[in-house]
Amino acid sequence: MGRRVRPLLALAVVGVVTLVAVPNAGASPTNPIYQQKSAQYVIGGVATGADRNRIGGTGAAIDAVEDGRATVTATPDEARRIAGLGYRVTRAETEGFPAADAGYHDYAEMMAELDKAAKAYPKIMRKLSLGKSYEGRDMPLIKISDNVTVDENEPEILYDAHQHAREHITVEMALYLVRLFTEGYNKDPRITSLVNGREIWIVPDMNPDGGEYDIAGGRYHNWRKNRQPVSGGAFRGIDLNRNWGYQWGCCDGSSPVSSSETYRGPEAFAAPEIQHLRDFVLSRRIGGVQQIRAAIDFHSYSELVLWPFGFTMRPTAPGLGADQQQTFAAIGGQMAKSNGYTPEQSSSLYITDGSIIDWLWATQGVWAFTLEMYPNSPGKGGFYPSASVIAAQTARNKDASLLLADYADCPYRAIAKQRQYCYRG
Ligand code: 3K0
Ligand code: CA
Ligand code: CA
Ligand code: ZN
Repeated sequence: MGRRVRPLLALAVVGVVTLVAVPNAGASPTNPIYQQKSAQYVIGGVATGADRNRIGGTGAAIDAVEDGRATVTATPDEARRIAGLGYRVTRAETEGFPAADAGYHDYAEMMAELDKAAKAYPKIMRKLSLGKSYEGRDMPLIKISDNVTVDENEPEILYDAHQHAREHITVEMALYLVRLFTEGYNKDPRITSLVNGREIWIVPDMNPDGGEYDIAGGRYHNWRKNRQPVSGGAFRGIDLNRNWGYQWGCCDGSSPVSSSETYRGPEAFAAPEIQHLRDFVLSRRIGGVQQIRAAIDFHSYSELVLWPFGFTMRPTAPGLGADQQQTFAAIGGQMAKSNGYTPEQSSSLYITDGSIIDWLWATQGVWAFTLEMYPNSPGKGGFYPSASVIAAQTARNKDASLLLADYADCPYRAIAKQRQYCYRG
């Protein structure tokens, strides 16, 4: 297993961001202040700890303090309150990705591209809303199919991206899939037949707050989690891919400590972002039958194809028998062959508990995979590869994405057991 990279969490740099208590009693997603869009502001005249406490006391998150100036992430109301305390408040100048990486889509650019596509392809694409993130950003939900306004009796597939804030290339992957299925329709026969015969759901941005925070001020913050205050406001962020409600917190695959990068949250489904995706997936259960048959959850980085379970090292477990395990491994192997990634069970990387793929499989029977995208080493940019690789590294997953959509009618075809499992009676 020498080729496996242990990326990800091990490389996380924490501690560069100054976090200050946010004593915002009663703050919740329904509190209007969180419906406002946060932005970065620069506060002048910040000399002492008392200054920082006063500013933090408004609910704003202090991102950095340098040379008597604090950079904060704040709602317009919070910014006004800081100004009301007598500080000089200006909007931070740099928005979006650092100039060198302008090829990546920030939240507003992603929304604009989705709106444009929905307008250009109204017959096969709809832009819906999954719900609002903790800070009130709309989380788009894309449906692509022929007769897109009708719920047809077709196998459904879900692609979601960006549970982890700094994994920006996954948003590009989702946008690539939107373009692939829309622009390829009636041009590429393979695409046409999938758009006709499947209902395709794409959630391009599971963590818009974390994503925007990660690029705030035109520099990277190495942020992973969402941005909701936890532990009474002392810290921010739940690891969305540890907050799902199957075997949540069972197995040392997440942390109970709120400052940790893998903080699992105070309870399963504490994060609004994953409540929304959970509720959507549950809404696709019709007449007791889950319509979504297969899913890919995009992450970076390490170039891996992963399948359940993450919570146990054992290849089989209750709800995951030998045939199911072999089907996962067979399809995962084919996906990996198409993109040159390494296929393995999720727990072979490390134990995770509360991950989306474990929940999707165990509670909904969805054939759920994690794809860890480019690169395979920190030397190639780690979480922040150059924008120049986006086109090649998203197109690299075309076949893997289509292959799973194709299998969605009966994944057991991969082990030639379709007659046993899919077409009886
Ligand atoms: O299914 C999985 O094993 C997920 C792996 C994922 C995670 O949530 O830990 N790796 S990442 O955080 O480095 N993208
Ligand atoms: Ca259809
Ligand atoms: Ca349907
Ligand atoms: Zn990730």
